[in-house]
Amino acid sequence: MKDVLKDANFPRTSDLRVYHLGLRPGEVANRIVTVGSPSRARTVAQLLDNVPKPFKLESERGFLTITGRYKGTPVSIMSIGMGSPNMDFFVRETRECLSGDMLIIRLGSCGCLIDAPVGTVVVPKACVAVTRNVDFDFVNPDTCVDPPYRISKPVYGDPEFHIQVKKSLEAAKPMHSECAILGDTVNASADSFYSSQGRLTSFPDHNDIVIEQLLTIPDMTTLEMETHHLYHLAACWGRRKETQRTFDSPLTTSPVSPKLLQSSPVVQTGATSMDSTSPLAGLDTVIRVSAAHMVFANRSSRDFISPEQVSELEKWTGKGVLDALVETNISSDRHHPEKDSV
Ligand code: R1P
Ligand code: URA
Repeated sequence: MKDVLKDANFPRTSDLRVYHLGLRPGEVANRIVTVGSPSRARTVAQLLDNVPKPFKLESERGFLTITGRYKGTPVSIMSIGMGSPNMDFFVRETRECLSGDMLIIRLGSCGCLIDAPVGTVVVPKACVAVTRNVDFDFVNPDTCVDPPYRISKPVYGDPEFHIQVKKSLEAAKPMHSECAILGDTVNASADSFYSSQGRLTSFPDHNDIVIEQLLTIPDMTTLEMETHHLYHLAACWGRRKETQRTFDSPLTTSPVSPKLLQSSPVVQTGATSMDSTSPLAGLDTVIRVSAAHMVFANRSSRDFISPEQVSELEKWTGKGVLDALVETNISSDRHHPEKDSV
């Protein structure tokens, strides 16, 4: 980003672009599919309506946003890379570009801890976090009483959205597919693909009992790296009152078609004063979240998915999560009944 940034607390350019995602209000929809890799984002984006033409923005930090319409409803597909710090950038900076509710689904890959084949799709109702205890002495472990890894309490996703995600995935699954779709599971999000997921590398990680400990948690099924932070931030948001805040510089022109986001109009957010003329000001907003995890690795059989399986899986799960997004109502829709008019 070459533009000058203002405000060390929440840096933005003068035309309101957020620092790491490069987006500004009006370029992102309230309904979002978030994925790890740009190739998955582009695969899912092939399902978007051709008109209006989708808007694409790749930030200098590697976040890719594709905003368009799916079956007439504005949606964004955003690739964010890996790990909870990137999930944190994504949720916080996107939130500041929007007004009203957000509906977010993560379409990610995962490792599986139960006896289910690669290609299985898992919809977690809840997540725990697995974090490496950096105060543990990994060189002289016998000197430590604290454990090398910590497992958090579970945090829950949105229960209604969970049901819709499972239903839409079932409907999108091709007739010939033998993949199972499992719901109501618990996922563990780790702060490393390796140590805190119980993998062995050349480092002295003292992680041989991580998986055993995870499997004592009822319904524990998958391991990945971001979904806990998504569920955690949504839970922390709770129900927050919408404010409309003002900036000292106006919005300039944007490459986004004015019709693309008719159901989520540009609202200037980010500073201080409440504007009672906003259709949403003063109303409660929520962030509703769910996830669909594609099993790429089975940790007991040691199988790993093939590129051909990934390609087929991403297409139909992409359709399933987009269908779930547009079939779920969010309160912002009530204030923008023109939602379906392109
Ligand atoms: C590790 O290979 C990555 O794959 C999983 C993990 O959460 C981690 O980001 O998800 P994605 O496929 O969405 O990146
Ligand atoms: N992603 C992960 O984080 N772990 C796996 O085992 C597979 C995908």
